[in-house]
Parts: sequence; structure tokens; C-alpha cells
Amino acid sequence: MTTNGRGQQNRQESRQQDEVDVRQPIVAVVMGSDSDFPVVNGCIETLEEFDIPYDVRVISAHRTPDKAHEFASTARLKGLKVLIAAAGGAAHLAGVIASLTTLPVIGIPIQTPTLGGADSLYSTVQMPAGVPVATVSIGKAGAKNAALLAAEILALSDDQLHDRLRAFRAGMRRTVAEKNRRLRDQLANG
Ligand code: C2R
Repeated sequence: MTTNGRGQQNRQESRQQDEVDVRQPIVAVVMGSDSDFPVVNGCIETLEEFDIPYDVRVISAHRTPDKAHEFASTARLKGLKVLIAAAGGAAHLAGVIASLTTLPVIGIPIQTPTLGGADSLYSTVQMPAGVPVATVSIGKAGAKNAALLAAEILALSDDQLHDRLRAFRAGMRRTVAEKNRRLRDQLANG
């Protein structure tokens, strides 16, 4: 599966249905199985929200080691800037990818029915010194934060993206202020 990012909702709405995003992907999102997709989708939606061109694919370090090797070792040459890898259980995908590239790698630990995702978290985060994987939290919050962290890395050299991140934070502040106001009104009015 390969897909390019299509931008914020208002941008999407202003685009024609058949308009193709031909920009070079700068973020790659890989997952160990399509069963991870319901969680990883939150990451993809956030990349879209920030208008970051991305590529998505299923690759497994365990089940398709040759593909994982080929993907990671050519990622930089292909113009990718940040790699995001989601996996569950014995989640070696992010670590293996990180071992084959100097691009920043962000790991998303996927929740598991047996151990709740602690297995995925530990096997993603506990990298030996020398090969970092920036590991986010288990599940949907982590998936969203992986995209935000990628955006923050890219915004170091992209002022427009930085502006979008600042606007996102301002929106969050307004939402929290509104929640605070509503709760206090509710409590004051019994
Ligand atoms: P299936 O649903 O296909 O059986 O996969 C996937 O990320 C998924 O969460 C079950 C789980 O296996 C994980 N998986 C890994 C790796 N490859 C697949 N952890 C890997 O290479 O690390």
C-alpha cells in the first residue's frame, strides 16, 4: 500500500476529487501488519491535517526481513526525512529499521490482547545504546503523537509547518479553556 498525504480538511475540500498529490513523500509510515491499521490511521490522519506528504506500507522485520532491509537502507536516498514504525507483540520492526538508517525513527507500540501492549512498548523502547527509536505511548494517543513528533522534526526547517503546529497548539488551548468554562458553569449551576 502506498499513499501520499493530501493535506488539511479545508485543503482537501478545495481540491478536486480526482486531483493526485504528486509530491515526494517525506514521512514513511510502516506497520507490521494490516491489523495495526485501525490504530495507525490516527497517525495518517494527523499527517494529512498538517499537509505532510507521506507513504504507507505493511512491512515486517520478522515475516519480510528482506523487504524491511531494502526499505530502511534506501529510505534516505528516496528523500524520506522521518520514518514511523508501528508494531505489536515482539515489536522489532522500529529497531530493525533504525539499525539500517540514520533517519530519525519513531516507534508506535500497538496494543495487544495478551499483554496489553506492554510487550510492544518494551520491545520498541528498550533499544541498546547506539540505535535510538523515539518511542511514543501505546495505541491511539501514541499514533497521533508520532505524527506530531514527525511534524516537529520537519518544522525545524519548514516555517509554514511550524506555523501550522503553533496554530494547532493554540486550538488545543482554546478547547481546554472551553472545557474548563463548561465544567465550572455546570458545577456552579448545580
Ligand atoms: P497479525 O495480525 O498479522 O497476526 O500481526 C504486527 O505489528 C501485529 O501487531 C500481529 C502483530 O504482529 C506484529 N508484527 C511485528 C512485526 N511484524 C509483525 N511486531 C515485526 O517485525 O516486529
